[in-house]
Amino acid sequence: MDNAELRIGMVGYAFMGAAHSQAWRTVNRVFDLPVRARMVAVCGRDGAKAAAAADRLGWEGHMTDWRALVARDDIDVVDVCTPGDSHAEIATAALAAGKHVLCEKPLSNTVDEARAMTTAAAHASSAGVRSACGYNYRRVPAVALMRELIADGRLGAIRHVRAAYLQDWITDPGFPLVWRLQRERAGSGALGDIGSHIIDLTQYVTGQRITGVSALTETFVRERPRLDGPGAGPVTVDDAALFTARLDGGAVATYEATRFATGRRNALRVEVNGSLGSLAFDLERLNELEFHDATAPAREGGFRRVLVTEPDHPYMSAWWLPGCVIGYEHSFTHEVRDFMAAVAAGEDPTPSFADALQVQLVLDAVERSARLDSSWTKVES
Ligand code: SOE
Repeated sequence: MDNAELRIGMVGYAFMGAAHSQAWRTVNRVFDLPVRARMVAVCGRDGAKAAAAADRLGWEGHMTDWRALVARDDIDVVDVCTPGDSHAEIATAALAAGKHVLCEKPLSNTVDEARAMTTAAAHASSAGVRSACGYNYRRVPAVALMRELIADGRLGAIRHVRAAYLQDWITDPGFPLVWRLQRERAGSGALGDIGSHIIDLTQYVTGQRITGVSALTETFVRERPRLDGPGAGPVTVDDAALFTARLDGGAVATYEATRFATGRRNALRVEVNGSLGSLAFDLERLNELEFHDATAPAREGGFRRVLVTEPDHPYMSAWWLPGCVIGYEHSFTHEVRDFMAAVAAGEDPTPSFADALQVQLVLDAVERSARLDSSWTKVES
């Protein structure tokens, strides 16, 4: 690594690739960091599309073979933005080649792959090679503030966690059989894609881990038009996943992840109730946090809105004047900021592959419970 540069190679350039590119492009223009991100190459199987993506997203070059990308001497970081079925292979090869790795969520399609990735990450870390998983919502300032307030004891003992991540992009039965609806490509459906976000987010803000679950899953539309030919093919993942859970600090929780909540386009909401008060976050109002202080006189009680745009709120001093709001894309800029700062400091960034493996173990417990008619299922350690 050149002292002042982190040379990035990204694999995949669809939605997440575009979000990550925006972050790499922006991070040094906003944050004061000891290293600069240099967007060396983007990689995708189709040469013409990869070239167009490089041009559109701001990469110096493009490639079609991720193995060649990983082998390059002029790459320090491999950013994995592909579907889940290739995360393990690319990330472990990159770590073995001495590249720092940022891998999109969920970490992998299976627990076995996540374990292998975590072992590889631990070996790499002892050689100074860093890795992290891209649970970007941790980096929304209001979410980071929620964690700080809970860690400061402002909610007292945490009793309830209530989390929902609702989308509606496949409610039309004519929507085609994209990779996200195929188990061998995506691992699971709404559960792994968006349920993983609320599992990670709630564990992050409360500092507690899920120990057991009772779950059900449903696939409402079981066949969809094929993308690559005539006729229909089977949907092999869940459309919706719901579960109750216990956390190791004594809290009880409910989780809901679905792609069938008509009218809810990308609605993530989390509420935490403690003995001294409550906090609620809603992604559709991501510059705000709702706070109820149960220690205040009852006649002054109720939820009040905290506008999270002050310079002493997480990440916000780098942006605009107080009251000038930010959005979805900023969570990725904050993610790469934290990743780069940790790499530059010679520290392991978070969430680590080990943290992401724990999310994977919760996903696995949810699927096992659902298969057993919602019977209580412990999360493996
Ligand atoms: C799913 O539609 C999706 O793109 C997720 O994969 C992302 O993680 C989430 O940020 C937005 O929705």
